Amino acid sequence: MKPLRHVLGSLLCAVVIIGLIGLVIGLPPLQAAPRPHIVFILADDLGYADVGFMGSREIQTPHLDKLAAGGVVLESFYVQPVCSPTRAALLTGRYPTRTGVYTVVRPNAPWGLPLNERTLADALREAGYHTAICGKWHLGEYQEAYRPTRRGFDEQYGHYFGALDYFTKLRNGRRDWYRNDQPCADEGYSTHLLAQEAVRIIKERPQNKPLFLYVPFQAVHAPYQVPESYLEPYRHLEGNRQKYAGMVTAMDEAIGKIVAALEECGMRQDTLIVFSSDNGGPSPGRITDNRPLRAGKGTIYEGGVRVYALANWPGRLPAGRRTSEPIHIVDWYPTLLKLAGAPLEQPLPVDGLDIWPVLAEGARSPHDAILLCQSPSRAAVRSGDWKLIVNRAQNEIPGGSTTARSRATANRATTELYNLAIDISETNNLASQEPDRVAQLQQKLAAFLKDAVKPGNEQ
Ligand SMILES: [Ca+2]
Repeated sequence: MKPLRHVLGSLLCAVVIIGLIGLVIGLPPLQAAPRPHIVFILADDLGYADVGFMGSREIQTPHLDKLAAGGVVLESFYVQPVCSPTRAALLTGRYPTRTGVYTVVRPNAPWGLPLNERTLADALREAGYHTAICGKWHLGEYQEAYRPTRRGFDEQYGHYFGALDYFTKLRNGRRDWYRNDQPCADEGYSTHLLAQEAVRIIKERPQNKPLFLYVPFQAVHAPYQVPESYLEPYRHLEGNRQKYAGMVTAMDEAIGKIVAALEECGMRQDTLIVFSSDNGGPSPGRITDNRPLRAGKGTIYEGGVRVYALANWPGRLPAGRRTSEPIHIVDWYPTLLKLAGAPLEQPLPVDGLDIWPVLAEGARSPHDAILLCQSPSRAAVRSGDWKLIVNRAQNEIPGGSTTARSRATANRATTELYNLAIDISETNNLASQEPDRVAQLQQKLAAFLKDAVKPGNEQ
């Protein structure tokens, strides 16, 4: 019989050897970080400066401001210029040049997010999460296979498209409101219904699983409609600006209810909350306020694609940090999968990069360059402080877009170069003064666009 110390010595050796093998082959550490619940809230068409924590003195957003003060604010957070492409980028971690979702998926359109894409919900569900969408889908529904409950979501509630009536849920005479992808007769104001359902999902979630709750609000997209009581603080504003301000506050109140439900259920300390807009504000200066950014929704100027965002996880992310490191919404895909302990190997290439060190430690952006793409013929690249915007003539683009808008803009080939560090409003085009820098950035842009797929609506 071996002496006890020999047995203990052998056990210690075995533990050390297993640990070394784990390091070599990349096994996770024995004490992995806890897997958070994830609540991802997306506003629709919200202006850059229309929340308190980004400087609005006109519009009150106390619940968002509190989340921002207790978390990390992302001041150079990029999305796509319109609704569907931003959602596709979030749910796949891939740019439109790979998914073909460059533009909005309209009702009855025979396309959507390609079925070979592995959505964030697919990946989190496979990793053991309970997954729910509560809000706007906007990635196709003409066949059942394109609808949310077939794209990784255990539960669905809300609408498929944009621009429906906030009260009747009608869009061009067709009702657009569903529960688990079946027509739903619920009545009420959209923002209130989505908040109520998000709270129900939090309270009734399976107790043995972490939760992924995706809340893409209908708010604050047109039509501008809000219950009368929300207009009261904004009597000094006029017309749709006044209604829009009330809608922002109604959405902020809804977010407050979601946070309160997390606290009530004892989940708050274990929940990562992310918030951003899906694109810049439309009609800037009239309805929304994107200052100091140039232009708005539908463009690849900063006012169209740069939105504020925040990430809040008490005890895990520092309170009060602001970062201006360039980040793109595709980055959440690998970042959230890593936090969820999900396998990072993907069947398709992912453009997003892990941004957790940027949020948690104040690290630099992991990107050498970020693609900002309206179509294969109108695209920009952000690299460091610099941004190059290229509008190429249609016949120069292999497989280029032929939409009416791109045809119109393609008539005029243009190159613009801005130094965002000193010119965030993109007023001083330096392209003719910096030919070497233009050439360098053109190469980066060409690499992004080299294998760009055709828009899904043209395939
Ligand atoms: Ca939008």
